[in-house]
Amino acid sequence: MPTTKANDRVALVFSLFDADGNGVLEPEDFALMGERVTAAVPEAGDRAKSRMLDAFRGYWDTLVRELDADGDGRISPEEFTAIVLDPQRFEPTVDEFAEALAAMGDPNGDGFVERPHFTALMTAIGFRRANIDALFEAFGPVEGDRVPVAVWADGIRDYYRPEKDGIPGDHLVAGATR
Ligand SMILES: [Ca+2]
Ligand SMILES: [Ca+2]
Repeated sequence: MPTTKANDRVALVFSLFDADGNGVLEPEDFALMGERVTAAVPEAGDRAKSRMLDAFRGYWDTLVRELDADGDGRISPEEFTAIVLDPQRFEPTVDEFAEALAAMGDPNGDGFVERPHFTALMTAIGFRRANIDALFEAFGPVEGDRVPVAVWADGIRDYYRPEKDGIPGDHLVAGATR
């Protein structure tokens, strides 16, 4: 069974990814989210940006293929909750999404994500500032107020793991339920 925290994490992702706020996920939400996120780090290279856009499209393609139980071409909150029931089916998609997002945070390619880039990207997705700050601190920033790209990518993967509890990503959920 997924932990309560895992369910909370997934519910939060649903509410944020419903970028147009109409209560269901559709391709338009992912296009909108892709625009916002790629605009958050203007100095990121074209390759990183198109990889990010591809990752958002891939995310949607996987959701509609795996979770659209009623076949209406949209993902309801109820349909989305199944993402934590069978995580293996989503692993490659989450993996690519995690790598693409973390890479966006490292425009100079030194292997580290500096706090301003992290904050800009997470704000673009829709997380709240207090939660973003708490997560960054939980990653244990090193000299220069930055975290390794791999640490963030792993944090994103963990966020989706149903058995995980007490992880840095839980800081995103605290007080964030809408
Ligand atoms: Ca929507
Ligand atoms: Ca549906």
